[in-house]
Amino acid sequence: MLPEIQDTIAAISTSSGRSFHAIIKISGPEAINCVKDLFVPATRIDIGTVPTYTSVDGYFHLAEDCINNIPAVLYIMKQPYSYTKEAVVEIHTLGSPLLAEMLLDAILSKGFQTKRNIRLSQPGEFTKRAFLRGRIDLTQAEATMRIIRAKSDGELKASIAQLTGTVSQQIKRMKDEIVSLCAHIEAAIDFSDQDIDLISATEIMNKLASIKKNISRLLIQSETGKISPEGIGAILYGNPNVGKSSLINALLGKKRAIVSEIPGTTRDIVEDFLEIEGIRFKLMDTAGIDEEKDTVISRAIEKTQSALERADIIILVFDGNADMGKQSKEIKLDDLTHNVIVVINKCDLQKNSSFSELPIAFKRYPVVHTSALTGEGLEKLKEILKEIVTEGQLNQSSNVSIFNVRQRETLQRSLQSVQQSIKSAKNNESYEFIALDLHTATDTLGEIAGEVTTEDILDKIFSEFCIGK
Ligand SMILES: Nc1nc2c(ncn2[C@@H]2O[C@H](COP(=O)(O)OP(=O)(O)OP(=O)(O)O)[C@@H](O)[C@H]2O)c(=O)[nH]1
Ligand SMILES: [Mg+2]
Repeated sequence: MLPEIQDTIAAISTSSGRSFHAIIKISGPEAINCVKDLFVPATRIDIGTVPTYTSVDGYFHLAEDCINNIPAVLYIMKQPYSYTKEAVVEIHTLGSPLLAEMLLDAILSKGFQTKRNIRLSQPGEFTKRAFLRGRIDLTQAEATMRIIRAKSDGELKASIAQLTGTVSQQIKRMKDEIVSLCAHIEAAIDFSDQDIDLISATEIMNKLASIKKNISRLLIQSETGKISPEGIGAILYGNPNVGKSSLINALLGKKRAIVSEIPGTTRDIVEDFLEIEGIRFKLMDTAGIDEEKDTVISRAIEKTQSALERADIIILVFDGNADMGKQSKEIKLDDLTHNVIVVINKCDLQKNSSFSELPIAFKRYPVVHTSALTGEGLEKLKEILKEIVTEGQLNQSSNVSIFNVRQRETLQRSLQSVQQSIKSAKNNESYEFIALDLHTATDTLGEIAGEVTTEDILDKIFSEFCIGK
């Protein structure tokens, strides 16, 4: 047991303003005895022997302050059935900050006189004890603090997700994956003199790539809040025949949507998923917007409009080889409420004037020149899509990270170790080197949940709490 946990700590755990109740919390081996010295139960009951989770009515008598009969209810939790896993007594009394302070003072000085080894708690010390005793992990301890401080619904939701262990589970899954790969690699090292191929270099590479992808995804999610599993909706929107279907096919690398030189080819919305550096996008190809010609087309356009409302990102496509002014007229600026990327397509054919012909209202968006035919500009388009997400331009209100700075930084370090192991594998270095990097990666991941910690890190984390928590 850590020496500092031998003592009993006490603090007022309600805020200092006036309220109906004030709560004093005491935790540690002498918690019950410290209260017993000053408390008189309303019925003949020995609070030292009551079962855990008992509440006891009664009064405090503070002889030194000449104040008697302060009404209070005690909530008694026996070791290990409490937040700190120690004996805990919560004193609920009248909501006067002065009274609570007087009571706390009396308990501390009485405890001091009777050598009960009780003292005022440090900031966050109750939660620190809960962590040290294995009640919660470090991410949950940090989440507790975030919940107390949360200033928005989004932040509160993210902190609660963290408290329930979502983050720890994800980290654990990632760690298990690395540990399992490491075990295979180490077995291969141990049996290298025998002629059995336990894991091939290619298998190692594939597994490492998948691990790297998962950590990157988690990092990106941590920067962008929670991305829905559906992916980020990106709609291809524009006039008929500008090359929307050709672009979705080129981006996906497969023939998903029908392409033809006849305007009005696409009638239904075609959806497919595209992953860019671990971020999942749902691409939607739509019918080109045009003056409504027949009922089928106008219905298709209705569908485009409703998809437009659901999308997170609008990829506004122009035919760079056609009249830019005329195409712009079909697009209602009011519809462009989300993130917009302007794509000037068919740049393989393009006359040079297409950008200058683009009305000024569209020039405030990022512009990419592409060719669905040659693939030019597609990488840049993907880059911009990624940036919209990573730079947090998406859905500002829910843009709350599920990780804090420390957790993100630690995740980043473990990603570096995995990248190093990939490098070693690529350079055909011996399996020992790869295993070494992977061990560093798992140790680093362990830091997130607090499996490996130093006193410095703990002090820093818990000092940010308030006293009594
Ligand atoms: N040269 C060239 N032709 C292209 C390019 N992109 C598309 N096209 C051609 O333009 C025509 C229309 O392409 P689609 O992809 O069907 O256009 P769309 O925007 O989906 O058209 P609708 O579905 O009718 O709204 C086809 O003949 C394509 O081959 C490009 O980058 N360069
Ligand atoms: Mg089409």
